[in-house]
Order: sequence, then structure tokens, then C-alpha cells
Amino acid sequence: MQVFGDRSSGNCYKIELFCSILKIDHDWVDIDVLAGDTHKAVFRKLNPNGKIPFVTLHDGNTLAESNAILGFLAEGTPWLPPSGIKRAKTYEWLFFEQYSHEPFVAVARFIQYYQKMPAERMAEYKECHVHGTHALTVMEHNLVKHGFFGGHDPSIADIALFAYTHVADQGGFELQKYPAITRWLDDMKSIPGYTPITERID
Ligand SMILES: N[C@@H](CCC(=O)N[C@@H](CS)C(=O)NCC(=O)O)C(=O)O
Repeated sequence: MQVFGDRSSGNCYKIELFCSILKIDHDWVDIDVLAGDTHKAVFRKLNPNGKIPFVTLHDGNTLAESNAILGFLAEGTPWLPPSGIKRAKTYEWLFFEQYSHEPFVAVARFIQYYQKMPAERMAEYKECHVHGTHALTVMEHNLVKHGFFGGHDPSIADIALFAYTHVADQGGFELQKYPAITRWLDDMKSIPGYTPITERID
């Protein structure tokens, strides 16, 4: 498997982390978003949507969308419950991550950590904080009651939510306000095979 990605991007880190935990062999192809690599014709030919992460498989198939890639890699493992309400709950949190969390927590981080707070994005940054704080509060309520988003055991929903939550401070969110999230982040970091996200070098 070839993974096209930026190791400091949370969406791409989901795949790096999960491959590390499951010991999945792969080749990593670095894509630099700020340098415009995702807009280049050679990449658009592979993924017309122009987004990373993106994977090519041995059989010629390709797959985009970080959470779909996690689902594919998790098939047949305890990280994706086989059927019924447990699998549905995993999907619930995966969709929550993409609709209610990532668009705000990741975008605030991109504005602060990648772009260094350009004036023209400050209104959007503030808006991201309103919705991102709501998402973190929803997560906190769940984690007060449950060890992981998968219940007793971690699932790919935990991988997806961990990716941008553990670096939310790089987007200006104060994680110490969320004790249950802080406990869960520590638990995630103690999973065998855990590997840290790569810091950006500007
Ligand atoms: N929903 C997608 C989002 C992917 C995404 O937005 N990737 C960003 C990097 S984190 C990207 O490729 N940006 C480049 C661009 O939009 O040109 C996923 O979860 O994979």
C-alpha cells in the first residue's frame, strides 16, 4: 500500500498511527499541502478531489477519505465492531468527527499552526472556536461515562477523534479544561504501537 500524505496533518496521521498500531506495511509518499502538491496535475490524476490522505492498494484500487481508509484497514479486527449497534456507534462518532469536530478543530489548527494567523482568516478562526468548543464538550460528556468512543475498548472512532484532539492546543483550544478528554488522550498514547504526530518544520 502507498499512502500519500503530510505527516503533520491530523487526517493523514490517523492512517500513520493506525498502521503503526496494527503493524501494516506501507510506503509513505510525502505531499506538501502548503507547496500546492494537492493541486498538481499528477496528484489530481490519482485523486480528482485533490485531498490527502489518499492510498493506492496492491490490487490497483484506490481510497480517499481518512475515515473510510481506517474502516478498510480495520475490517476483521477488534477496531471495527462486526455488526449491530456497536458498529453503528462507531460510525456515529466517525461522522461526528467529520461534520462537527474536524471542520472546526482542524481548521483552527491549520490557521494557527500552518498559516500563522493571517488577518483575513481571524473571523473564521473565532467561529471555529465556537463550534470546536462545542465538539470538545460533547466528547467530554461521553468520556465521563465511557472509557473510549467504542465503549470499553478503543475503535477506529477513537483513532479518528484522537488525531486532531490531541493537538487541539495548536489551534488555540485549552485541553486542560477537559479532564475526561485528558485522561482518554493519555490512554490512547499508551496503546502498544502508538507513534507521535510529526511536528511541522517551517
Ligand atoms: N474529509 C477528508 C478531508 C481531507 C482534507 O481536507 N485533507 C487536507 C489536508 S488535512 C487536504 O488535502 N488539503 C489540501 C487541499 O484542500 O488542497 C478526510 O478525512 O480525508
